[in-house]
Amino acid sequence: MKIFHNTRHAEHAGRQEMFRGRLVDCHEVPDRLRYVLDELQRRPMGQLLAPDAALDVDAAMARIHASDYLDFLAHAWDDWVAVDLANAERDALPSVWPLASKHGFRTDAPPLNFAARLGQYAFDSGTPLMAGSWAAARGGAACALAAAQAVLGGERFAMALTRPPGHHAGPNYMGGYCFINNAAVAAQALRDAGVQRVALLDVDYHHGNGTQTCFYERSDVFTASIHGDPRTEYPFFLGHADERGYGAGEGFNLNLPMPRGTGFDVWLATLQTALQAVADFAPQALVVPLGLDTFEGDPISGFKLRSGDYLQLGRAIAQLGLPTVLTFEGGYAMAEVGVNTVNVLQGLNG
Ligand code: OKP
Ligand code: ZN
Repeated sequence: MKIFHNTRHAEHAGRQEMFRGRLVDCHEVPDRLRYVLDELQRRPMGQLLAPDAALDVDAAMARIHASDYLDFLAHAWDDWVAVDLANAERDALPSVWPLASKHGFRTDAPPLNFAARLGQYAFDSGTPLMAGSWAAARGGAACALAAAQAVLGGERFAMALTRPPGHHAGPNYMGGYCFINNAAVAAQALRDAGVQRVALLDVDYHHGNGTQTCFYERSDVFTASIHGDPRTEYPFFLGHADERGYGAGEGFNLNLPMPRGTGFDVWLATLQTALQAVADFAPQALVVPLGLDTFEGDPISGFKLRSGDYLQLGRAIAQLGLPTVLTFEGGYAMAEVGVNTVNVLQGLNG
C-alpha cells in the first residue's frame, strides 16, 4: 500500500468554529494527522510518500470544482486581510448567506463585499479559512491525485492521508471543515485515466454531501454513504434515503442513514448492504472517504464503533477485490484516531 501524506497540512490550523451558538476551539486540528503518522511509525502499513511535485493538481481540481470557486479560495486570505490589516490575526468565518434562489436572493449579481463572497461559497460557519488553508487543501488534492495514480499503476490500495477533509466540499462550496473534495478528485482522476466505472463508499459519520452532489447526475460514478440520520445529524440538508440520483444518475446514489447511537452490529449490516450495492454496480475501482468519527469516543458524533471494529471494516472493504483509494476524512477522538485509522489499513492488508 502507498500512503501519500500532505506535507502542508499543518498550514491549515483554524482557531475557532461556530458551534452551538458560540465560538469554540476547532475540532479539526493538525494533531489528528500527527497521531495517525505516529501510529504508522509503530505499525508501518506500506510506503509513506509525499506526492510528486510535478503532478498537475490544478487541472485535477478543476475537473471537480468551478473555476470561480477555486479562484476565490486561492485569493480569499489576501482579500480578507485587504479588508482590514488586523484580520491577519483572525480566521475568516462567514456570517451571511444567500440561502437558495427560491427565497428570492439573487445569485446572478455577485457581491464584492468579502463577507458576502465568503457566504456565497460556504454553507456553514464551522469552517475557518486562514492564511494556509489554500496551500493545505491544494496539497490534499495532490495526495488524492497521487493515490489515484498509484492504483492506476497497479497498486491495490493507496491512501491520501491529508487534512483538512474533503467530503462536504461541493463543486462550488466549502463547509464541514472541507475546501477541496479529495475523494471526488481521486474518483474523477480514475475516470479520466480510462476507468469506466468508479464507486465511492463514504463511511464517515457525516453524510458525504459534497461527493454526492459532484456525481448526482452521472451514471459512471456510483456514490454510497452510510451515516448519521440527517434529520438530527450534520449536514442536515442532504443525506436522506430517498436521494437516489437525478437524470442519467438516477439509481446511482445510495444513502443509508442510521440513528444516533447505532452500534457496530447494525452498522456492519448496513455496510454490507452498501458493499453489495457497490458490487452490483461492478466498478473497476473504489474510492473510500474514510472517517473515523464513527468511533464511540468521538466528541462530535453518535455511533458506537470500538477500535477493534476498524480491522473488520478494512477486511470488508478488501473483500470487494477492487483497486482502492482511501481519503482521510473525519475522526476527532484524538487519542484513538491513529490506532483506528491504522486498524483499517491493517484490515485491508489482511
Ligand atoms: C466533518 B467530517 C457547524 C459545525 C458543525 C461540523 C461537522 C463537520 C464534520 N457550525 N460541525 O464529516 O468529519
Ligand atoms: Zn465526519
